[in-house]
Amino acid sequence: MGTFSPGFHGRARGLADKLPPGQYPTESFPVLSAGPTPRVPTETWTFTVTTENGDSRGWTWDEMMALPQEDTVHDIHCVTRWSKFDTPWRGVPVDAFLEDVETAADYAVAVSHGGYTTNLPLEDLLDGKAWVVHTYDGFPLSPEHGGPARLLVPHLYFWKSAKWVRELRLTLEDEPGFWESVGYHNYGDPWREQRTWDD
Ligand SMILES: Nc1nc2c(c(=O)[nH]1)N[C@H]1C(S)=C(S)[C@@H](COP(=O)(O)O)O[C@H]1N2
Ligand SMILES: [Mo]
Repeated sequence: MGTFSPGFHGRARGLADKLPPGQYPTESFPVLSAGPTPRVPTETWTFTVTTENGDSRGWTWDEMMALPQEDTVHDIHCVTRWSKFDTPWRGVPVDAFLEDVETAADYAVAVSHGGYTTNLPLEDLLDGKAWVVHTYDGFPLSPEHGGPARLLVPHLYFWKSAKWVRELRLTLEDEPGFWESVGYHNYGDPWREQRTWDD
């Protein structure tokens, strides 16, 4: 005990608290896209919530920007093992889009321009745990990182944060998305190292 100064001990514990098992921290912001980068103009951008009955509610860009906005800072964790600490975003909590939506769904599928999908329990999108973000570090989110707007679900591996998100489909049954269908873990908790089906 006596050989460690309180300052050293504090920093060491800080990293362990922030870095999930099997991850390494990076300063860069890698781009990981399964296909080409869609270019979605804000003039034609819409975001739609569709319920299990097929009812839907949609927002244009201006309507989305008129919703209450939040600045929010998070560590993000990619299943390819990089973690990036303290990433600063601005956007709309997913709660705002679901406020007036009547649903009995327990699950959601995020659907992106270009066809990417990812599934998650609806509750993982609620209570301030997920956002539709349009700004990164004070600048409009670049197309490579999912601009004009992407989902941000920082408590799960970053593949759950669908770039170029255009729809949330609420479902009664869990429906595996793009990566979840080919071997990635269905839930993807980085702290439990849920990388693949057998984790
Ligand atoms: N639409 C879409 N969203 C996506 C992906 C993708 O290929 N398409 N890749 C996912 C994966 S695996 C990761 S790690 C992050 C990468 O986001 P970044 O390119 O901004 O780092 O986006 C996720 N969201
Ligand atoms: Mo990823």
